Amino acid sequence: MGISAPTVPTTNRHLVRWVDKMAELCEPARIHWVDGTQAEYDYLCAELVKSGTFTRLNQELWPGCFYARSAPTDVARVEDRTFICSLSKDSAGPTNNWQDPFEMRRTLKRLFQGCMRGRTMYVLPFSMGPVGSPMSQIGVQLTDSAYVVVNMRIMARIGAAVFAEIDKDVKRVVPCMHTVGAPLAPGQKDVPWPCNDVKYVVHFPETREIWSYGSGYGGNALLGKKCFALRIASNIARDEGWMAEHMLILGVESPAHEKTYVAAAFPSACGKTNLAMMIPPKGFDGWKVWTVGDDIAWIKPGADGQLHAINPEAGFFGVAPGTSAKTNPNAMATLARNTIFTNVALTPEGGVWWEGMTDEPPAELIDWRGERWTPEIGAKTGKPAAHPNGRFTAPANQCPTIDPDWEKPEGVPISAIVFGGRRASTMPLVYQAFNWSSGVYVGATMGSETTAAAAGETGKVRRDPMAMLPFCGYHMGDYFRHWLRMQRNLAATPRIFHVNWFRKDEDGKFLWPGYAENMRVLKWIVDRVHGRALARETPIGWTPYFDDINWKGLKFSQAAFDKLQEVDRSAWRKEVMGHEELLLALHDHLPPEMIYERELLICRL
Ligand code: SAT
Ligand code: MN
Repeated sequence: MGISAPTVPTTNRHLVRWVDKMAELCEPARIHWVDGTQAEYDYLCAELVKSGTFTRLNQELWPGCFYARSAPTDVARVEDRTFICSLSKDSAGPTNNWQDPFEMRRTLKRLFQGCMRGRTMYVLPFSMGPVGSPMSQIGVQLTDSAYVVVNMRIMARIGAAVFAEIDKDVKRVVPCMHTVGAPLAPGQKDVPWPCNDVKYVVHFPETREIWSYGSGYGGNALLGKKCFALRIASNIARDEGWMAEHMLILGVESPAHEKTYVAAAFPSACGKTNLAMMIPPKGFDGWKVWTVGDDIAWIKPGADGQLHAINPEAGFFGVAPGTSAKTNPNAMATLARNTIFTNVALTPEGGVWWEGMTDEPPAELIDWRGERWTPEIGAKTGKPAAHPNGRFTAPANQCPTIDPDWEKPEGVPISAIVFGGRRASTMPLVYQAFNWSSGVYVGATMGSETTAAAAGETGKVRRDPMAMLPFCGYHMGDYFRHWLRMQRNLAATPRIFHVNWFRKDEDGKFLWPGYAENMRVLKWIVDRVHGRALARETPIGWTPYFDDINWKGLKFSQAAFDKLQEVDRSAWRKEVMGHEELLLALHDHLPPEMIYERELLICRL
């Protein structure tokens, strides 16, 4: 094996030694040091077309776009195969899968032995956050998947500039090992989507390492995203006094050019991308929503004593189904070129389609499994043309509403934090927590109906604290304590809100139109932040009066609003009971504030 010295683009001896050692373990046929150039990207995409992983889309309709279908067994994050291998089980907490790190290392060593035979090992340096920002973090992913490399080029800053950053030797580098777990025997023909039925997504929080085996899909394989930017970063953030959160970041600009930044946490596939790219509806002349990020926020106290946030990512890995010119025209504009589509449907013209993109489906398609699909077949079999977790990987700088400050090294100031879930009942459209600690309680006890973003049953309410249940890399009770402590170092804390776009009536119909109309809620939030809007005190927090919402351009009755905002005390007593299971599970690490907040809430009810 070994690496021919002139091709090594780094002077960092630790890095070179590690790559050598890992190559010895994985036995790849070749090593490719990723430079991140367009030429390299084009070459890799052409190779992926040759190997059958990619289909080049019709370049007149979809310039620069490619299409991939995964194996049907590799379509979402695998939470039951995700592990936090801290030294003690106690520091991972009951919400994470834990395994003894020494045992896990033995397992991984066995699995990775020879795992890249016949394949290329890519050495992929990446920066989460703008290269050189004091808030950025650096990783190097070794992967045998070219699909991963080209997706990571969209999702993160990669290549030569990051090697240069590593060579400065000032930031710790997070090593990320990834293999699809499908070595090739000499002469063996590859499949379009190599992967393995055995899957492991493993994190070592103390040594800040990630090892992922057997999957090529999304958060299992693009290790900068959930594995690094949330699970490992949440550990770094706790130690260093900042926050790594599953939040979108947006800026609301008023007609007077006052800009207010909001960070919002929702579980996967609950409309974060739509909210982050929202276009204000009728009645909001002169208002604008700017996009900073749609999935992850790194938040740090700034010199001004306020929280500042960066989006550590450089692209959007968004859910395709449901995305349309009506629901999210900015996303449609973003993904119109230079985008990779995975597990959506292919049209006879060499374009893509998914459920919800148009009212009428095309007469004929190839579905995400590669089979012929017509609306009749769909109706008969009940099978959608696109997988519900079908995705687009699109560059953030193509978003028409990307914030001019989205790459500012020091981030943007955060004035409000919003929590939300998918809840058919109980949760009003919007309310504001009384203060920071009651807000932390609101986030900690968030619930949501499960979606297709993770493997498993969908539609069941599960507690998903701060939308971090699958992403917090340490004990959830300690995470709540960290949230509470953050306040001590701040001159001004963001106001905390809870929203629910998904409340339904007795007949199962949504009470709120959602999408662009959510701007009405955002404006109330912004007005509250600036002390301009009144609110009614309820047992759960502050809620808007009907007249505090701008209704211009939307017919919405006071009666309908009252129903949407109703705080039903008996439903809420049940809700608080529903918090108990999680709080009991975390009790030995639970900060006392959580107990007192719960008691106060019960008393008010
Ligand atoms: O597959 S990902 O984890 O990147 C998407 C998501 O669950 O938000
Ligand atoms: Mn997400």
